Amino acid sequence: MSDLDTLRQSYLSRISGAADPDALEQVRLAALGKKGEISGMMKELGRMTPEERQTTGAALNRLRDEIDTALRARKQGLEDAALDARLKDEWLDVTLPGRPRPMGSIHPVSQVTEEVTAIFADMGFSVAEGPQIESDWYNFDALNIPPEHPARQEHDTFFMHRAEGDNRPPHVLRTHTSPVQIRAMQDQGAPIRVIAPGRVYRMDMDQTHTPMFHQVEGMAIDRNISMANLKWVLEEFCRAFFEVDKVELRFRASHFPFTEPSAEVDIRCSWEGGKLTIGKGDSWLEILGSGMVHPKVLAAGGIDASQWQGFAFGMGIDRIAMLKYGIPDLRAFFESDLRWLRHYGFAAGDVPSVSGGLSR
Ligand code: 2NL
Repeated sequence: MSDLDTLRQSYLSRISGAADPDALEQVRLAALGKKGEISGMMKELGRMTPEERQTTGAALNRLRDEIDTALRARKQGLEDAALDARLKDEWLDVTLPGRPRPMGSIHPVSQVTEEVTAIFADMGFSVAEGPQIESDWYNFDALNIPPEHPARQEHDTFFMHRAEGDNRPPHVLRTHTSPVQIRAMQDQGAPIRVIAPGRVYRMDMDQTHTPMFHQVEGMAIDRNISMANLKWVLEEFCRAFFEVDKVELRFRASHFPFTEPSAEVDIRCSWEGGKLTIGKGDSWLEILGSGMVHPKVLAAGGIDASQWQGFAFGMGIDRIAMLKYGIPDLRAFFESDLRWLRHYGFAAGDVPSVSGGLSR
């Protein structure tokens, strides 16, 4: 029996010395596997006398059970230790602040375009769009702007190149969105109510001008449209856009080639404390140009001026965006001055607005 005792001691110490599940499995196979040492000894029982078999068999069974129990206990011990190690290693501090994720936001010009579009949509105006590169006919002739008009000259308009030997007049970058309205008249006829928001281009660059800016023009043509309708529509627009109960508009006689009569429109405001307030005060701020569509322009749009008439207006989107949101100057649009963006709720760039969440 001291043989079995030695065997027992040997396996128990190999089991407690097994450093990982693989080593432990090797010990199990060596002892209890099909070709294991204990299994081998059990096969020998057949050749023993019944008395020998009874004592040796019982002792081998006990040894096998003891080793099996020790194997299981060690396995559990190794698994517990592995889990403890992982728990110690892989801890997660759920109280850490999230990683800030930079988030973009809508540009004020886009937002204001959407606001303007929604207000005019409520009054039955649909949106028209058209090319930014226009023929000189759509940009000028159709709008009753004669060839000698200063707006056509090199210093105001961007002209496209023609191929060598092509002597047709060059195309231009549209200087207003009026050509979109000419096309809308041609496509839809009268009656018509449209606005045309979009990019326009003029060779101008100083404190208050940029070569590309945004404009929204609008027009309503029907049998009996008058300046009174123009005034009401613009008042409604200003009340809704500037979010005030009362606005007061002032119409000043003016001149545009494409309208007759023409009026520039100012809105009552105050600059009290250096802050612009719309709707009250002693100052006036010019916000748009307007008038009754010139008969020649109606004709260019394919509309019979003896049957139809209407108003048109145009305003700068960048400008009214600056007025509504108190944007101090044009550089804010171009030189990444995010201060006013944040201030007026157009949070952008480095402002964390969504937590980054936990690492995976
Ligand atoms: C301004 C002035 C204006 C229009 C634009 C227009 C368009 C057609 C026919 C007649 Cl198709 N008029 N547009 C009329 C008056 C003024 O814009 O100061 N814009 C920033």
